[in-house]
Amino acid sequence: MKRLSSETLTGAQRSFGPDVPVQIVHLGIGAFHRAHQAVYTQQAGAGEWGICGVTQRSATVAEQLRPQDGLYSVLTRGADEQRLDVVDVVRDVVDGSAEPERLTARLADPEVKVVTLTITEKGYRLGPGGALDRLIAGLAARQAGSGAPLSVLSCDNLNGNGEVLRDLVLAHSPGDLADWVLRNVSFPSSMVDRIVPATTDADREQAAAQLGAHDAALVVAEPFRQWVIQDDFAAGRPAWENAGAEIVADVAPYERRKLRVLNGAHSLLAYLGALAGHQTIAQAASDEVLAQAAWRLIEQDVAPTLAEDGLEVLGYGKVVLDRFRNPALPHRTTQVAMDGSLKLGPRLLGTIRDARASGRLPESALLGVAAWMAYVEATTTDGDLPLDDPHADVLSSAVKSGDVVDSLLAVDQVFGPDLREDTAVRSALTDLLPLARSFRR
Ligand code: CS2
Repeated sequence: MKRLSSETLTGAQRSFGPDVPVQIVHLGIGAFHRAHQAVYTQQAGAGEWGICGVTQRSATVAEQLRPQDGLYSVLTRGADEQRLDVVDVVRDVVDGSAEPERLTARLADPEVKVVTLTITEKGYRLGPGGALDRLIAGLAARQAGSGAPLSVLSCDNLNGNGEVLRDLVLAHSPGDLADWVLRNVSFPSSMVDRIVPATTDADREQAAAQLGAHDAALVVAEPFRQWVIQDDFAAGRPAWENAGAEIVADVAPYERRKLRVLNGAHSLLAYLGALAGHQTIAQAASDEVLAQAAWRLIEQDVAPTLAEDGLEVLGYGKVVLDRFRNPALPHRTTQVAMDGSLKLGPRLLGTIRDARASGRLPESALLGVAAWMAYVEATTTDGDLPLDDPHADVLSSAVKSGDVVDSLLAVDQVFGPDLREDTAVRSALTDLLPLARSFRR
């Protein structure tokens, strides 16, 4: 069977002509970007905003997209609806490791007005050759060249992602570059949401039957999607609101709600679910005991911490748990379980800290942390659970070194002294760990 490409596409599948200019550079063109920001850009419509997608760690995405002229399709799977759409806004693909000069040139190009990022929690740890390093090199080239203003839009699951990114860029830029960045580059925050599990061969076969061509870059996603973007652009942007994005003055309440309700419950279900032998989030969220734990987290622990934000929480939480139960989307518990050391903070520890400041002991959020501890422990004794985490070495030696609660609470990369020294938190975790362990099948 032929590969999906400009030749195999029919006119009806094509949205834009061949001459869409690249005005967006996206760092981290994985499945999430392809099912989220790229779809919004496609549906925003004008055909003026082509994307240059940059791969960070793996060359595979470049190998998938290049022979297809950047084309790929999105298979949307709801409990009782399915659709397949071709996306044709990706107009160039750069392998960030193999072609650093091409990336720098794109970032310096005055035609480029927006840089978006999905580099995951891990990407915000600066290191030589990492995404942020390359972004800074590109900004330096831009300053030295046209000096044209630019917006750098983080689309990662972090609180205040725009500010976090700006502070990192400024802290690692020489003085004159930092001054230029302050005057010419904006860093809007944004909240992104769509569940996008890893694509499987079976998904690719299903799409091929519908497309009449093989799409190596296929992505699979749920019908729901949301994008809330801070209105702070230095050089224009696509009319993403035409595709349903919400442009607001302050993203923080939306980010907090999404991270604490959706991602917090996701992580809780992932750790307890994986321990209980559930392969997918849909199975875990359909297990009555686990579903109740997730609901208690949302209702009793998270909602009170969000009261002052003025956004609706419980109805939102119900929709989230329904989305998790979507049986057509086999999202693996071990996929959500990865990188826990970086995910715990924004997803569960913020809830715990706010609750403690109001004198409450948030038992379900603490159960989430205990579940992560039991999961980390189980990965060291059982070969069938993976510990996919940038701090895997520190975590494994911690759980092997003695008392699991004490030794994991001592890991600075995850917990601060405030939680470590809170005796009520420590003893609650000590009580909850055996409960979390009892889920193990
Ligand atoms: C998930 C998220 O993998 C994970 O940790 O919690 O990727 C989640 O699916 C998205 O944030 C949904 O928007």
